[in-house]
Amino acid sequence: MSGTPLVIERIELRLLRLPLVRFFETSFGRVHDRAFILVTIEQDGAIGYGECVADSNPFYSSETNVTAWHIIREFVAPVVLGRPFAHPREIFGAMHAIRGHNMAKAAVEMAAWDLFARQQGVPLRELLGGVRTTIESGVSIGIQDTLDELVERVRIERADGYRRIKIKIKPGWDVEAVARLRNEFDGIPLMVDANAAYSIRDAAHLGALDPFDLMMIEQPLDYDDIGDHARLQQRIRTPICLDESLHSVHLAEDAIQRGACRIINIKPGRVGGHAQSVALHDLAARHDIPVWHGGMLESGIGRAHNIHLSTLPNFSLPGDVAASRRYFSPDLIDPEIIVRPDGTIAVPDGPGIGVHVVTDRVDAATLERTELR
Ligand code: OSB
Ligand code: MG
Repeated sequence: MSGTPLVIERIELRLLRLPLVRFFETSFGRVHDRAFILVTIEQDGAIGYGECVADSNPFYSSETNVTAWHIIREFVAPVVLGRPFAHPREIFGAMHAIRGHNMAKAAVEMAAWDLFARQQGVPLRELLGGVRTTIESGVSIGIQDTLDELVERVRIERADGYRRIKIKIKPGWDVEAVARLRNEFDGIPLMVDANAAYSIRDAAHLGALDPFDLMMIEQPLDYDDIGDHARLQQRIRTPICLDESLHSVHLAEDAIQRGACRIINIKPGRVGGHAQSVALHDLAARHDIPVWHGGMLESGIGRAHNIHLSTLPNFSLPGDVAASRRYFSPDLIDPEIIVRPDGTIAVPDGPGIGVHVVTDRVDAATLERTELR
């Protein structure tokens, strides 16, 4: 391709807050809005966008918006600013001295992929090695106040076309919820996500989910506990999928070797960006482990990145990459991401992530802004 190196000349950070269309409850608690950092990078007037998936609290991961802001400003920016990269895949390695903080790193790295793809005039999916122009969408349904409301939500999402239903579970909202859904919606692709709400002592209880033919149980045990996941997988039939636990390709290799997961959820923010996500995808493919794309309640910008990444061949299960209108109204992008009646999403086909960011909406949602050069 073109021999012009990628040089990040300017980084803008904005802390944004958007109200959620509907509350979202997991085993961590209930949220009504989403605050996140939007990263905009620039080279010669061309721009690239990245969305940091860190949250206001350190419940899903140890990172928060405040730590990500600090790490990008004090450590990531000095490493990447003004330095020529032949390809955005070199950026993660360049940040190697900074341990952890994958969400902070990913936001900048992903912005660089967007910028580079725009400079080449190609959709991001092409640069990532994607093989599809549409992706299959599933949906993640939070914990509701009652089982009747849960049934109603599933009915609504099914009517909108979603191809797979995931529900959040926690102790007290698990076997009964699944039994009720199986009773109402026999045979639908159904899975559960515990966000680490159980321990190995709950193995027999989790085994009670086996008769319901779930596609998988996502992250039942603690985020740093590969060993107990391996032991649990020996005791239950439902395939285990890891999310929180897999912060790196190395850890994923270890988890696969030890039989701690049969399916992997990929979130670029969790592993440090697109290059690491592609590496994780390739590792899983070599081991015949299917992957699917997770979600972090992203705005349309992060969502567009996720859609492009989901076009790689081993993303063989529907992801948590749903329509904008489930989350934000309006979204930061126009047109918004839509899910078609057949449960698929068309991959935006302009250069880069291929979506138009509405700057007035970004301005209106901005709480804080800084520029790094
Ligand atoms: O565990 O997959 C998760 C949202 C925030 C943090 C963690 C998770 C989730 C979701 C929602 O499940 C996925 C989405 O619809 O964006
Ligand atoms: Mg999860």
